[in-house]
This record gives sequence, structure tokens and C-alpha cells, in this order.
Amino acid sequence: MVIENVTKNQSVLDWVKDKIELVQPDKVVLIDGSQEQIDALRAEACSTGEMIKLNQEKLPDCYLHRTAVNDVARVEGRTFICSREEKNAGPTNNWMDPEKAYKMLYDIARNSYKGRTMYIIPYSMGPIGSPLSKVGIELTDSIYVVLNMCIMTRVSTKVFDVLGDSNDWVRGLHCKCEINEEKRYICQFPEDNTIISVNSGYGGNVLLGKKCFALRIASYQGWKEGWQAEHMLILGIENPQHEVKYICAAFPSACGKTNLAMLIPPETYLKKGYKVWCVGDDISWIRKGADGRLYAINPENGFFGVAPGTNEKSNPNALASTKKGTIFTNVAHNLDDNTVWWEGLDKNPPTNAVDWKGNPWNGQTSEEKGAHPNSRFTAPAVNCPCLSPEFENPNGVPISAFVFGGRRAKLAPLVYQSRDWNNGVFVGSIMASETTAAAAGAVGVVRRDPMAMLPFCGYNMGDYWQHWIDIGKTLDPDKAPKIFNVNWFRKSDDGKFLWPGFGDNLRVLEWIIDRCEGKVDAVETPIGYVPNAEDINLEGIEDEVSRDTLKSILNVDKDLWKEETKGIEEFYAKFGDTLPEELKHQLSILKENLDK
Ligand code: GTP
Ligand code: SPV
Ligand code: MN
Repeated sequence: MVIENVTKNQSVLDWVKDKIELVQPDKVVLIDGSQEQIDALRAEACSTGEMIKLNQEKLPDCYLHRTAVNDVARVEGRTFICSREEKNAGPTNNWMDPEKAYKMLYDIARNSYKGRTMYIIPYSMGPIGSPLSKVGIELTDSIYVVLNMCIMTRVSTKVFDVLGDSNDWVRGLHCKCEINEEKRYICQFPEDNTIISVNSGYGGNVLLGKKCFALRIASYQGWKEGWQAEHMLILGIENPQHEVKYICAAFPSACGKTNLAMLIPPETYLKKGYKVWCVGDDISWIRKGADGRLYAINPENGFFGVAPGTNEKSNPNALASTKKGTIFTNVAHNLDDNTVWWEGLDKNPPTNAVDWKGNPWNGQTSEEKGAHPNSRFTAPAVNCPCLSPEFENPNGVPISAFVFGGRRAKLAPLVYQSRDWNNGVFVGSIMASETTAAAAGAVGVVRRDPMAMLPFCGYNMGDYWQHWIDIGKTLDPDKAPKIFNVNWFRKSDDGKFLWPGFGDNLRVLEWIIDRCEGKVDAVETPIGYVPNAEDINLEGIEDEVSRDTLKSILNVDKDLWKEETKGIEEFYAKFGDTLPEELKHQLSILKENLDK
């Protein structure tokens, strides 16, 4: 099938033709999302070694892929926002003049598909045809990208029926080229709805529907159109009365969104009848509904989850999601039974294996890791045992609370509530977290990551904060989500986690929901409201977490926070006149509170 047969949209036809002329593919294939086409592409990828077919009894329709060793994570240093004016990219993004960027990228892309096939992927972010969804087209020369996009998004030529002759669609051009680090660029052109990614074959750099579109381009669209694109999971908590309350939570990359979104309640909660439903694990698109509340959809159709640390105990739902139709990237390959393994899966690493680099690996004796710390699984959402019945709801789910959080060994308490919407925006804006393997660079260094959007905001972060404040002004305070901050990662002086985390995080979410409903008191501190230690349910974990330990991780240390305000001031100073007055005001209130 050719694209002219499925759409008459001139903006689509012109753009595709133009790009074909640029990159000069030997062949052009339109992807329609059909099973026959997917099967044929899988077979082709296996014949060239691009993918390995895994044990079809244990892991039906599952495959393994290894990327180049220099291409294993997002590359923030080579990611650019190419707005016409530098000021609109803001102080936290790399900026390149669009004219210069197009020229440079076209020079790299020119003729790069020679001897290769161009795959045209039409897809929808969000349920096809939903008022909250958007259409994209990605051109790629990678079968791995096609097969991942077929899991992560709704790939279908039906999107052309929805699109009609509209120009409101996102252009994405991906060229593997030679996977040359020196020429790797991930460029977003928010004013042109365009993404160009060259010289990478890894996840967030090349699955253009995900971070590039659903966050960087979409955050800009949301700013212009009055909605929000956020790096947030969406989960529903069903109480014993069968009422379901929804929470959106923003944590930086590899800081626990997938784990929280699919958590299994602790025994005592299960007995009472609590359930947790996963709507999404990474990205939320949020808009005000007719009833004045905020509604969120998950624009994705699958999970691109961190493999290491995922196991039967920490996240059984994620593990179950990977048992069929999944692509594993950069994990270890167990040759004995043709399955996969990663650090933290179990205590029984394979002896006869191949590591993520493709070298022979004995997990019992090797000092090296079998799987890359940022190895991932791409699993269809429908596989998830706790997938919310609302997952396909085109109108999304109503949000009761926004939760921000990060990795802070000290400082941030287990949970606190902001005083009101604007104070909540301040709480999100001052987030900081220890860096992880999800991006190239040092791991474990505390850096500011406002709303977990530092690498993903497609415009000036100061304008983004103002957008948050402006959204708040349109909401009736009774209907606005309440805003909280959590920290599952407080450590003792000898480096041990003080909070068990994972399923036990529901204990904290229960307090959050109770606060939203005015059912529980709190203690006012300089930073906001903190629980009374008696109000966090410790039933069943009393041996692990004493009431005193709980008190210590709920504690707000004024001296540490005073130190912290200096870092906030320094960070805010970068924004000049784009820093919202309201946030300056919030910072001055915090300083006053700490001096009291
Ligand atoms: P991205 O997909 O990169 O956006 O990440 P994510 O936020 O979905 O992170 P994910 O849930 O995959 O968690 C990443 C790491 O955090 C894993 O190694 C988990 O084991 C660890 N983790 C998640 N939740 C907790 C928790 O409650 N406590 C502790 N100590 N570790 C956690
Ligand atoms: C993240 O890094 O936040 C991810 C993985 O969710 S990636 O899609 O590679 O960006
Ligand atoms: Mn993410």
C-alpha cells in the first residue's frame, strides 16, 4: 500500500515526498499496524541479526535487541529546542537557530537511506479520534523503531480519517545514519510541529512519539492551546466502597513512576478490598473537562520500562506485562533457555549468557553487569494485569491530586502537601533529584528537575511555570487537584533506604487521598503540611519501620532547608524576567517561614 491511497492530505503528501527526496531510500513501506506486516518485519529483523527471537513457549512473541554500546540512553547534551527565538527555549534547554539546525540536519540526513528502506509510521498519541489525542507521522529506517512504535502508540492508517485535511500533525524524521555519537542530534522545532533525530537507535531518542512529541512538542502545544503535557504517571485507587480516585505523579526518569503506577497494595489493604489501577506510567495529557475538573489521558499504548530492579516482589504487574509481545533492549541473554535476565530479576543469574554488549557472560563469576542499568522492556499496555478499565476512555480520568517527587537521600520528607495551587506550583518548580542512568552522564548527582520536566519542556521553563499558574486561575479551588510532594528515597547515614517503598507507598497515597477529602489533619511546617506520624498506616510493616523512623523521615530540618533556598535562588536567577512573580513571592514566603 502507498500513502497516496490512504490520504489526500496535501501537507502530509508534500512533506513525505520532500523527505524521500532528501534521504533517498531504496524502498518505501507504509506501516498500517497489521499483524501480517508486524510478523514480516520481525522475521526480517531476525534474519539480519537486528533482533533475536526468544523462547516462544516461555516468552511468546518476545524479542531481544542490543543497541550500539555508545547509544544506550537519552543524550540531553545533544537535544535541542529549535525555536525561532533563543529566549523561547529558555535557560534550561540547548537552543539552536532553526535555519541553522535544518541545514545541519539535512546535510546529515541527505542520502542516508541509500540501500535502506523508509518506513512511514502513521500513529495517534491517545485513543484514535479522542478530543485529547493528536496525530503524528514518523519516518524511520529502523525496523526496531517500527516495532517499538507499534507497541508504544496506536499505529494505524485510520489516523488519516481523523486527520482529514488538517495540518495539525507532528512530523518526525529519524535517520540512524552511522550511529555516530559526534553527529547525534535530537532536535525539536516546536513552532513547526517537527522533530528530527539523527545518529541514534535508542528509545527516547528515536521513538519520536514519546519524549520528543508527547512531551517536548506537546508541552508547547499545551501552552498555546490551554492544556498540559506532563512527565506523569496516572493511577486509580479503588477503596473498599469501590470508589476510584485518580492521581497524577511526576518523578524524574528512573525514579519510580512505572513502579508506583502498577503497585500491588500491601496485604492489609488487599484484605480490606483496595485495588490500584494503572492508566499510564510515564506521560499525561491533561485538560479541563466540562464539569470544571482536570482530566488526564495517557497518550501512550505501552510501557517502555526500566528492566533492572523489576522482579516478582518489586513490580509483579510490570513483570507480567513483559511475558508476551515484548521487545527487550540491552538486557542479558540467557543461552540455556533463550530467555532474558537483568540485575535484580532474581538471585540466580545465568552462567551461559551474553551480556548487553554482546559478549559471552557468566553471571555467577563476572564482575560486569549483564544488563545495562538503563536496559528496558517495551510491553503492550493490554498485558498489564492491573490496567485500568478507563485506559481507552477518550475523555480521560478526573484527577484528585498531583504528586511531585524525586530521589533525595536527605531533606525532602516522605510526603508533604502544598498550601494551595500556587504554592504547589512552587513545590514542583523547586524539585531536585539524584541523576539516574536514564540519561547519558554522571549518576547520583543532585540536580534541579522542576516537575520532572527539565529534559522534556519544549519551551522556556519560566513560561511553563506561568502556564501552570494560569491554569490554576481557571480552576475552582474546590475542583482543582491538591498538590503534594513525596520522597521514597530518604536514607540513613549508613546509606540504607528508610522507607520500604514500592507497594507500601500506598500507605502514603492513602493519606494523600484522605487529605483531598478533608478526612485527616496535618501539621503545618515551613514548607507545607506534613502528616501526624500516627496518621500513616504502618500495619504489617511495624518491624521494618518504627514510628520513630517514620517521624524522622517526616521531619523538616530547617537548617537543611535554609541551605536549599540558596540553591533555589541560584536556579531561579537563571530565568531573569521570565521567572513568574508568583514564584518569587512563594520563595520569599518560604524564607520567612524558615526564619520564624
Ligand atoms: P522512566 O521510565 O525513566 O521515566 O522511569 P520511572 O519513573 O518509570 O522509573 P521506574 O518505576 O522504572 O523505577 C526506576 C528505579 O527506581 C528502579 O530501579 C526501581 O527499583 C526503583 N524504585 C521504584 N520505586 C521505588 C521505591 O518506592 N523505593 C525505592 N527504594 N526504589 C524504587
Ligand atoms: C525517561 O528517560 O524518562 C524514559 C525513557 O521514560 S526514554 O523514553 O528513553 O526517555
Ligand atoms: Mn520517562
